[in-house]
Amino acid sequence: VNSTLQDLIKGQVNVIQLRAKELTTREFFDLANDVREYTCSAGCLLIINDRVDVALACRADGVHLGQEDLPLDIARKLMGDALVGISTHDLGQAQEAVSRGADYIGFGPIFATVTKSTGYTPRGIETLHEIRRAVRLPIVAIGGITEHNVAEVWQAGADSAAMISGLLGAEDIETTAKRVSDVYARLAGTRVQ
Ligand code: TZP
Ligand code: MG
Repeated sequence: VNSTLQDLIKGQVNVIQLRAKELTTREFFDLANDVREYTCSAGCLLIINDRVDVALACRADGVHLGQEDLPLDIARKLMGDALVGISTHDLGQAQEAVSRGADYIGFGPIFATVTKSTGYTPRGIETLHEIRRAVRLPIVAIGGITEHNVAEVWQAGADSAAMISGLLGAEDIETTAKRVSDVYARLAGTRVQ
């Protein structure tokens, strides 16, 4: 586990989603176990991307599914009380996530991103707001979010903002994460519903 994780934790990031598209299952498991020690002692949640088996094996706090991963209701049964979240890209997917028992939804891409070719055009702040009005589950906004636009995302009703390049690409990860956490602390609870 590298200093990036420690910087994120010091910057008061409170959920880490571990993504490892290129690792073997064993490598992913080993990494997840290492990360788990840090997140546990920091009181930070650990969500494993895509893989229910790895999430269970490392006793993560939850799993994050895509639309092409295991069906949500099956993952829910396997994960028991642990968190099950799913990426959604439109209202239909968001409503289906609710009916199938998700604990939270990811929604995006909100803005243009080069980190992942999602196949979706940017959904925008207004669509995020529509999803907010339609769905009571916690919403994690994702896609092109940086410290400069994260306030907009929270004001539109997201409960949480997921940032990859906005944090990992920052010159000073800890300080950037801390600034984002401070924006969150200032805005949480002032959002429109
Ligand atoms: N899902 C939708 S957009 C995205 C994922 C995984 C990438 C987000 O990366 P960034 O760098 O925060 O735009
Ligand atoms: Mg996925």
